[in-house]
Amino acid sequence: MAQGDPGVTTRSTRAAPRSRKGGGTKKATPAQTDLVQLLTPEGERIDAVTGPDGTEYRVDFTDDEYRGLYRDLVLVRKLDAEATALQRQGELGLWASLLGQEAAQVGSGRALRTQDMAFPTYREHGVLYCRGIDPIMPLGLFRGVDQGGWDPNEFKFNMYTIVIGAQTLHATGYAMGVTMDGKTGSDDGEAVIAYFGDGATSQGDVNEAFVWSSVFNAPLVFFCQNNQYAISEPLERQTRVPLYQRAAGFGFPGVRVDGNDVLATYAVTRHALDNARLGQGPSLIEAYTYRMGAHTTSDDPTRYRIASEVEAWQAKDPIARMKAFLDRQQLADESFFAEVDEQARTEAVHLRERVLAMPDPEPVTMFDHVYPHGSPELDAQRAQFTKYLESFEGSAH
Ligand SMILES: Cc1ncc(C[n+]2csc(CCOP(=O)(O)OP(=O)(O)O)c2C)c(N)n1
Ligand SMILES: [Mg+2]
Repeated sequence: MAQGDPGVTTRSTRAAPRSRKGGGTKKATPAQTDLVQLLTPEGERIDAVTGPDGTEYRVDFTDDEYRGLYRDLVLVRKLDAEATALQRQGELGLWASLLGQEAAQVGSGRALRTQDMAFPTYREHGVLYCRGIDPIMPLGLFRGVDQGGWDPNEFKFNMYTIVIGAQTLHATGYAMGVTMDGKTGSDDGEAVIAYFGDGATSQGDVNEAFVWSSVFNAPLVFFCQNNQYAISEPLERQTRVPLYQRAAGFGFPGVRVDGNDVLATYAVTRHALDNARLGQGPSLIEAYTYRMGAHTTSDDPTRYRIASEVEAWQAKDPIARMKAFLDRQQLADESFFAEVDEQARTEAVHLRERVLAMPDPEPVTMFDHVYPHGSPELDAQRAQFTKYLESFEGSAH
């Protein structure tokens, strides 16, 4: 799906829901809910839903846009699986899989407008894809042959951040800058989104970011993917209240969305971003989801969670429900699904070939991009390291 502005409406009124075409659409649920959902795990459409603060969420995509979202979900899952396989074959040092979190990432990633800036963690490969960045970029990072490679300003997608929660402070500062530059207050204003996990909510940095963004009314959406674990630590070790309710204590709205529902995630994120760009300050989205795989390829989740829990979440799979919806509404047929699978397979093969062809960098190049104009200290370190490498007899380096 092209990045842009698919006709989605999020309304603050309690307007009567419009009827939607086709069968299989549940009548609107005007009742307020703690979990915003527009697509059930069985693929049934809910026409509109009212969040805890009275905001009504609905989406109004074209048939092509619905199919585009499905394609995005399948592609990012396939590319992610290819990266995991490459790590297992020794071609990457590590990989942090997004398996299970595709809808949270594609829904929020597609909700961004071109001018919006995103600050990711290390798992947002799906958002990176939506921003139009070559999906090989994070593989270079995890292969250890470069330090990222994309231009954050060009793509409005900052570098991956491994330090848990640190990017929420970077995003807060950036968002305060957006306000100071006078770029909020209109429909084409700028908004910022910061991604982080459930575990990150226990970090001081994240709580400081909440305070600063609140008191400075920063145009920032805090997007927490609650995938139920921080490595091996379950959610109950981070909080005794639903995470989205934390926002109230900092003075801004919080909402919990079904993070396995790409439509609801889109609607909620678009609404929060638009509020931010209009100058209405920050908000927190808790995307309720599940990390279906290991924390990273270095982790063995069978040591700390039971198979039945994983099976229960399998029934809520984000791609299966979108496929069921397209099928139920007769928006796609078998040839479409086969064509998407074939595209995903081809792109994965292409990704693999390009990863294997990545040149190993000369070790000294690690000093190249530390500062834009270098520094005397760095020059001294480079010279010392060069001498060290030369001390190995017969070394080509
Ligand atoms: C400041 C800091 N402390 C600890 C770590 C080690 N660490 C890496 S990932 C992780 C868990 C993060 O969990 P969560 O925020 O839920 O994100 P998820 O990995 O589940 O997406 C920890 C503790 C780190 N990278 N940075
Ligand atoms: Mg987590």
